[in-house]
Amino acid sequence: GPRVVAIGETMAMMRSGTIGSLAHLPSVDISLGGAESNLAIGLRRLGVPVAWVSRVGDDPLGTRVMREIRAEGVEVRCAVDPTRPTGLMVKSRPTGTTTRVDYYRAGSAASALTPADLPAGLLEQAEIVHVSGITPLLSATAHATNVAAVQRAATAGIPVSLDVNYRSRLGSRERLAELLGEILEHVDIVFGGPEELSILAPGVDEGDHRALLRALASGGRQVVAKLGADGGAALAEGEILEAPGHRVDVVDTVGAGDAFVAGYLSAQLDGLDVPARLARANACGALACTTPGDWEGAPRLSDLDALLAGDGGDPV
Ligand code: KDG
Repeated sequence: GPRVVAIGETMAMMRSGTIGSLAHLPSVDISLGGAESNLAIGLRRLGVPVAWVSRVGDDPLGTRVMREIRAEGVEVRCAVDPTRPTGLMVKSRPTGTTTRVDYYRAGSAASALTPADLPAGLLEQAEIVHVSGITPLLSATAHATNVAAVQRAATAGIPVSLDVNYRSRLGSRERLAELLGEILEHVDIVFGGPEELSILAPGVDEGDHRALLRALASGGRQVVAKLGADGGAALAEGEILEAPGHRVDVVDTVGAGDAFVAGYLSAQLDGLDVPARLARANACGALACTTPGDWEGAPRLSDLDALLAGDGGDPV
């Protein structure tokens, strides 16, 4: 069975590789993206059996979302909702250095996630249950699904992983703090950029990631800060460890954080120590930046070996 279960919305994506406004460009490519399925794909590529739980609409884009994720070897546990559409995101490049994301996800099938969408027994047999801070901002029932997943995991003694993944377009930091506050005591490992971790640690200077790690590390919780090009830092067993990032030619940073988390969790499941978890997380995050797409660039173990050995071309 799956060692990790990840829960959350995946949207169909339309994206333009050409620079310019979609007010004028003639065409887009179709893909998909969702933080939790990006993570699931990232984990699967690193050898971890994983399931993804969500909802899609009864429409071709929903079929495409499920097909693509299944094709990556992820166990898809997805309800098909005949009354709501699959969510959509539109990604464009208004200029050579900016990415624009527009959401068409209000009222989507996944925004109607309910605790009944969590398959019986699936979470209880996993080694990690993973949720994000996107789901609670989708709707009250989606939030209830996150809460139910975390409670079921906690009851079964399964560690819970949370990626804060704050999306400002879905709600305020205060609202997210309130909603995640309902699950935080059961979260065993939390990931976020400093500005995301500070949502859970109000009053702590968001420029001081070490203070943020300490503020959130109660009850033996691991706290992992994603520091982008600067790498990552983790507080585990009372100790803070930092690991630098890799220099890569950045094409698209979206999804890098999900790849980072996949690297960290897969290394933890492989029984590796915290420095090795951070090293793999950094390598995965870096490689994910070198290709367009939210998950397409997520590396396999062999890709990591090449990067870490320094023979992967430009990287390092
Ligand atoms: O983590 C990358 C995500 O931003 C993307 O794939 C889509 O889940 C997504 C979101 O809500 O923005």
